[in-house]
Amino acid sequence: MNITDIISRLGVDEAALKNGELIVDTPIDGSEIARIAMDDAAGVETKIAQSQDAFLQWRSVPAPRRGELVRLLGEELRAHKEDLGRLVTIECGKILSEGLGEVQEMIDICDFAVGLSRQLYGLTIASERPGHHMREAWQPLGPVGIISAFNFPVAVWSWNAALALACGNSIIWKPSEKTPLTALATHALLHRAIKKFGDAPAGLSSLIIGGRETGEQLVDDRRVRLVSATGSTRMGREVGPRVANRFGRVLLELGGNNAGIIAPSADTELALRGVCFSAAGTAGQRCTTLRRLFVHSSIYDEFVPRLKAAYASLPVGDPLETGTLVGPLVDKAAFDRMHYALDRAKVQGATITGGERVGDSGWYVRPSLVELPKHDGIVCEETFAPILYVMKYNDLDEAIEMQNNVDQGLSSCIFTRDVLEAERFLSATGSDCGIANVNIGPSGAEIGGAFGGEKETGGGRESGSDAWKAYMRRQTQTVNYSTELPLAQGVKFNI
Ligand code: UN1
Repeated sequence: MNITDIISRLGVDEAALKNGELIVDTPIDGSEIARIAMDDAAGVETKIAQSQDAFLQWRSVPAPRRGELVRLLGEELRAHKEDLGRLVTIECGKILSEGLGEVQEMIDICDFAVGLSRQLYGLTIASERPGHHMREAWQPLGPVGIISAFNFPVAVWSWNAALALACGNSIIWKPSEKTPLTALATHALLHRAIKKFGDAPAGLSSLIIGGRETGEQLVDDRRVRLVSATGSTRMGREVGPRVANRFGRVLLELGGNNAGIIAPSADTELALRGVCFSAAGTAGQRCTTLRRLFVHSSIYDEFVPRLKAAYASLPVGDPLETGTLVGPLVDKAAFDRMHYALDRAKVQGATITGGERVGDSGWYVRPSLVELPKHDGIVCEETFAPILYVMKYNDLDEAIEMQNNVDQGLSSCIFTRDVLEAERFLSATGSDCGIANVNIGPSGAEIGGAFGGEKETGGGRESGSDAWKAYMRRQTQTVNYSTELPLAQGVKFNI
């Protein structure tokens, strides 16, 4: 864990890790790794003002040239994947393969955004008036505020940053207080790219380190035209109305309570692997983590014991070590929340395996399987920990109904080899989530699709497909190239 070497290779001055007020611990053993300076209100104001100035210049740089900056960022990330991935592991505790995967996700979205920078397509529209052209064009929006969570400390920023920059916006990033170090490092890489780019405006991208008030300042500032926030539903419930109150735009990525259905025809070996990765991987700390499992009663007694055995053998430990599959929870509060949920499940009549603390430094737990007679109570809440609630079902309609019967609507999956069941799950009467998968778990999405979910998940879409449209303003344009002035709808107004 030589952080000093890693961060200096990533371009962060060692002094930036000392003498600040924000104490950063590694979940690996709970030890302190940095003290980072926080921005005060005046500092945040300056950065927002600079961001606004930068936007006014950046919006008229041709989009493919803006894409060049994103390409350069992708190159920095490629060159520093190993270091940044390791730092992600050190700061948030996910296993190294996932730390590296997170950086790969950043590289992927950069590639996507470079292509996008030549494809910000609008429309031509047939006008009802003679001698008129109608178009729909997409224009840069303004400074974009990005609030990110600890569990994907850099990839989620990159989804927003790569698209926002290609779309002609400036960006201001408020990372989680738990993961400011990876943010400093990522920002340093972006600044290297900006330097290579040559003539990007100062203040095009800024980083603000702080707590709740810093976030509120960003959220409440009218100059910040889009606030893209990832985190809990509780956070989104505050951010949404505040931004709406000033008629700003929000993009919310909030909680998930993702389910999986194991149908009678499922390839159970494949399902077992899919369930283990999506429920226990990242120690249950993905918004896409599998949290509820509905197993058909005809295969329950065969499948669940195998799942228990697989769970018991999952290697829990130091996320930097090869072979570890389950790293630590982020902190003690996460452990306490996990045990609160397990206690509630017990009261509901659950049979629980796992959940116990492993070791005594850091907050490592054995992932827990919780068999429940009914879909009820604690099952309907998101607990950001490796708890998988397992329930029986008898027919697919019942399983789909239970899967949809929670407040969140992020991701979902079915394991089946029956095409009728698969298509039913993907139909209008199937999963109500933003993401629906067949024969893979609900987590680990690629960047090419739009990422996000319905209901209390917040409704936002980030990353691929046409998610870029959230970062631009739509303009309907009508041009009269005749010498007459015909009015729409046949209205006459002769003066
Ligand atoms: C998150 O947990 O906030 O689909 C994002 C996934 C990842 C992103 C997760 N690509 O699990």
